[in-house]
Amino acid sequence: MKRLLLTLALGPMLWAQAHSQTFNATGACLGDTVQFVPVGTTGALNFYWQFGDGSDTWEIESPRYFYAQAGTYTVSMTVYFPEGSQTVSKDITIEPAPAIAIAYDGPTSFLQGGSVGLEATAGFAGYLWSTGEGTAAIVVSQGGFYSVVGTTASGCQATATSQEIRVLQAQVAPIEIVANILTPNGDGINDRFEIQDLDAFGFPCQVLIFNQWGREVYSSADYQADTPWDGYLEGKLLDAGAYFFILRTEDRPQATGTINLLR
Ligand SMILES: [Ca+2]
Repeated sequence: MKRLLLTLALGPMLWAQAHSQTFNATGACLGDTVQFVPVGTTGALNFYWQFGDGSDTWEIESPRYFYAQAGTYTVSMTVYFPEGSQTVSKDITIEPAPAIAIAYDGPTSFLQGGSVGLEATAGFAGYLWSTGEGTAAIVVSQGGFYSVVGTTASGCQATATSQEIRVLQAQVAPIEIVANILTPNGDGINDRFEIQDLDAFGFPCQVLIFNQWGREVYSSADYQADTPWDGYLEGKLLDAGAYFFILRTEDRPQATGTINLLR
């Protein structure tokens, strides 16, 4: 009789030792689901999980759970066997979602031959750029978009994409004006404002012309070599004097200069 009691008392203890239940959890970054996997629970009849965030108990073997907030949660798994039940608790930490951004050490548009430094937010354990580089900062000289993935020490990742890096066409030749004297008298000489190699300047070429008091007397969003400015405004020849012009295209620095209109 005594022996039987002893066996009954020791039974669950030995059984519990024989079943060293636990569980594994992976993927603990905010925004990820956490997969809970029981270990050492062969022969179990039922699993009850509490996730430590006040939610309902789940009756499922291997739950995949989503935490809405970062923090540390005490998760408990209760396993029922024919011989009894065991509860195992573990703390699960949900890391806050990391934020990453890209900073630039200069203009993101530059002439061919130039470059710009891209630097990702500091503090990540690892970086991987779309170029394959693994440093926090890189230098780029090609146009396009660059992205970086930052990985924290605990394995959480964040991604950022750069603004467009633009490599501007190198200036082929300085702007040459055929003549900066305009004599609109119809003799075929310097009657119109002609720009040498307008094609090389790029299209569309915006041309603005102002009088000496800053009044705009001419503007074209797409200046054409065969229809250049002739010194007229609204059908009237303008007064003699100095006029100022601005030429610009999207990809090149603007050119400015003076035109002397003679009558
Ligand atoms: Ca003339």
